[in-house]
Amino acid sequence: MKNKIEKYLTEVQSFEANSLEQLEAFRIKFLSKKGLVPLLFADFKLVAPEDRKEMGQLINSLKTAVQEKIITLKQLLENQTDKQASGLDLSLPATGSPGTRHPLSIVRNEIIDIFSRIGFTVSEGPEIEDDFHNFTALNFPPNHPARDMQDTFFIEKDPDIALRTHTSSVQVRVMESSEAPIRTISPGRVFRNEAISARAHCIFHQVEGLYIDTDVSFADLKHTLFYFAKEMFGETTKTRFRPSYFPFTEPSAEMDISCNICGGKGCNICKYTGWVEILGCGMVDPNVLEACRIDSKKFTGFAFGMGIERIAMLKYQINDLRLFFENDLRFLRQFVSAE
Ligand code: 2NL
Repeated sequence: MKNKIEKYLTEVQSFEANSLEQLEAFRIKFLSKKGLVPLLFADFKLVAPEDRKEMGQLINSLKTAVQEKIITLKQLLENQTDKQASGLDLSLPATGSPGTRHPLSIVRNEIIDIFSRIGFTVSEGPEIEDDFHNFTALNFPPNHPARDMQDTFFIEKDPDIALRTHTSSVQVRVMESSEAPIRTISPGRVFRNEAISARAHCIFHQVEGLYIDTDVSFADLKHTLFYFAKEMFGETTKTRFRPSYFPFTEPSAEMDISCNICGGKGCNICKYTGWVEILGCGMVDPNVLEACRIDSKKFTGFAFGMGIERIAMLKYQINDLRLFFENDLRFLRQFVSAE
């Protein structure tokens, strides 16, 4: 009898049902009036008194095993029927993209695309930087205001480490670790200790560009950025360069484009000047080349930097920077990208 019960137990444990009918047949086999469990209880009368305790426990455990099996399989089968009925199978892999691209990603990808068509590679680097790569190598004097706590987020207890304030730090690393010619852009997140408003945020996104070779001139800089402006804002876009100052370039300039909203006639976006500023640029200061172990007698270069938020605001006529960071679906769903 003991062997018989153990055989039934193994059968119950390994049983699986594909339908509620199969499960019902299983129930009838073990639990119906003439089922195997009642039969065992009937045979129990014949068991010797000294074995009764053990046999009783065994038959009861078989009964519980059958009952539990029925409950589990029933739940499983009913769930499957629900899924089939609603036409929904949650175990299937997702089809298509469940979301849309963020406008900043769309604009960043477009900038990368435009520059890669003329031979620029993409380089990335750490968001937490040391003083050398963020400031010193870029010709910032020791007491420059950008090195101040008010402008830069420093890591507590170590004045040498800070969140990068521009992605030029990535380009410093590229110059240190590779040989000229260099043609690269570095898109990425940057951090400045500013109060959040419609025009400023403490986290924003930049693309910086760097081109180093023998005989790189200001004419090369102007034409490269003119090409960029036309690709980004349309074939009829005009550019103009105004003298400016950055510690890391000499000479330095800011580039304006003819207002892409009014076409240069004057509107409230360009404050009736017909021009809007889109980036800063210049010839790489020889001090920067030398700090990055590049021979400034042999090589020259140009560099530029732009805020991705600013380009996106102009392109899509967005008037508040905070919209980029709030992830309001009503805002995000308005942007569609090719990929
Ligand atoms: C701006 C101005 C600029 C650069 C960035 C650069 C990088 C290296 C060397 C020299 Cl490694 N220059 N970058 C140059 C001029 C301007 O950014 O207004 N950015 C939002």
